[in-house]
Amino acid sequence: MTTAWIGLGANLGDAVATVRSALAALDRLPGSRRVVTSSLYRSRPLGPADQPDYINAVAALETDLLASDLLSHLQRIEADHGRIRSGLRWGPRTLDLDILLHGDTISSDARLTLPHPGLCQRPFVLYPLHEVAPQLAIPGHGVVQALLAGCPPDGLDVIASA
Ligand code: A4P
Ligand code: MG
Repeated sequence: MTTAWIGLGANLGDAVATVRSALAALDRLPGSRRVVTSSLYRSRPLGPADQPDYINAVAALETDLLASDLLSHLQRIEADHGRIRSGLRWGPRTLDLDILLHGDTISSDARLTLPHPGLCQRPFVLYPLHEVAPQLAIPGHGVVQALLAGCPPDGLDVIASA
């Protein structure tokens, strides 16, 4: 069993409902159990500013799935929620599921980079992680609690429980 951390984001349609539906879909993954979930947060868009605010959350799974198989499942869940890849980098999306960490794996593979690039600079990832796992170590970067010092919250708000 490995602990995998998933970052959830949505900013089109009913983003709160989409994130909750995605959490329910994570519960149906084979060989996996959702063990921790943060609150839901509203965050300012990183990337093009002319898009709605995002709803973000993080969740931890205990899973038997290999990281590459988990990614395939996450991409299927994104597609099930109407995700269309526009090709616009950091553009709006109905649902984005990223693998933030898969155990202590470090990988620079383009299909699967671990830890997820940007994790340590993104308030909408670090603050939810800090809520549920302040002592979590990010391989190659240090502990979440310490990383927060270099990451202003940028207007991030808790809006609801998951
Ligand atoms: N990929 C590589 N590593 C990973 C990983 N650890 N987890 C590859 C998931 N995917 C990974 O992703 C592009 C490719 O990344 C995939 O084919 C996969 O093999 P994508 O989901 O198709 O495209 P994307 O998400 O638009 O690209 P990118 O660069 O991954 O964007 P991010 O980093 O996911 O950022 N602002 C706020 N406030 N909140 C957000 O959640 N999210 C984004 C997207 C931009 N701005 C945001 C937010
Ligand atoms: Mg992504």
